[in-house]
Amino acid sequence: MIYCGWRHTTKTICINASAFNSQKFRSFSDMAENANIDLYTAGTPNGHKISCTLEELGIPYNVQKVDIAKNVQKEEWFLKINPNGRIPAIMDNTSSPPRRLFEGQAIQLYLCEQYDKDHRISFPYGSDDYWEMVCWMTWMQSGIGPMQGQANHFYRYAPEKIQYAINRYQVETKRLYQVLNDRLASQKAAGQGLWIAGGKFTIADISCFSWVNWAEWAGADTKPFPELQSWLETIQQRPAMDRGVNVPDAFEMKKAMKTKEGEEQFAKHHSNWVMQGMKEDEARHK
Ligand SMILES: N[C@@H](CCC(=O)N[C@@H](CS)C(=O)NCC(=O)O)C(=O)O
Repeated sequence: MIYCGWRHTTKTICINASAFNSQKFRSFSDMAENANIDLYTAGTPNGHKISCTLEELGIPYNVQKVDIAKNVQKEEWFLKINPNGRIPAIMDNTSSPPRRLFEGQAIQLYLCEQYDKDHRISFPYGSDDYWEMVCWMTWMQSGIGPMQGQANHFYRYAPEKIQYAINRYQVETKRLYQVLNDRLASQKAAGQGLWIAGGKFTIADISCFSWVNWAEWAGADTKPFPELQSWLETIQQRPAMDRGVNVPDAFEMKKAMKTKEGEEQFAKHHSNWVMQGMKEDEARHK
C-alpha cells in the first residue's frame, strides 16, 4: 500500500515570496519526504477527483485537509491558493516560486502534462484522443458536477423540500448518466473497452467517476444504466482509486447510507455547514 506510512509534517508555503502560516500536512506514500505536491482537499467528489489522479499517477504528495465544515476554504491564506474559496487545490513546489492550481480539470490536466510523460492515464497533447478526453472532462465539470451538486443540495441539505428543484436536478443528473452510459456502450461496441476516451482508463474516467461514485447521495440510482454501472464497479476495484477516495479521511457516505440514522446524521452534518456558508455569503453579498 502506497500510503501505509502516514506522517505529519510541517511546511511553510510561499506564494510570490510571501510566507504563509505553517500548515499541517499528512504525507502519503513511502516517498513522502520527497513529495513536491501539496494537495488541499476534503472528502467530497471534487476532492476525490484529485487524490485519485495523484494515486493513479503514483506521485508522492502531502495532504492538507481543508475543513469545509468550518469554512477554512474562505480563510485568507487559502484564498491566495484558490481565490474561489473551494477545494481542491494544489501547490507544485518544483516550480520557483511554487505554482498554485485550482479547479479540478485544470489540476488534472496539469498533473498529466507534468507527471504522465508516458501517457498512462492521458494522451499526447493535440491528438484526437486528447481532445476527446478534454471534451468529456469539460462536459463533466459543467454538467454532472454542478447538476448533481444541486441535486445533493435540494434533496439533502435545503431547509425546505422544494419538489420542483429536487426533480429538476435529479432528472438532469439521470439524463447526464444516460449520456455517459450511451457513450460507454458505443465505445464498447467499437472495441474500445468500457472507457470514456481512446480505449483506456484516463483522467476523463476519474473525473466522471468522482461524481458517479456519489450517485446515491443525490438520489440517483445507477442500476438502470448497465454500462455505467459496470464501468463504476470496475473503477471502484482499482487499488489506486480505492486509496484516492479515502483521502483525506475514510470515505463515509456509503457506510452512513446503510442505516436511516446514519444517512440522516451525514445529511445533517453537511447541511449545517452548507447553511452556515450560505448565511455568510448572503451577509457579504446583500
Ligand atoms: N469546479 C470546482 C468545484 C469545487 C467545489 O465546488 N468544491 C466544493 C467541495 S465538492 C467546495 O469546496 N465547497 C465549499 C463551499 O461551498 O464553500 C472544481 O472542480 O474544482
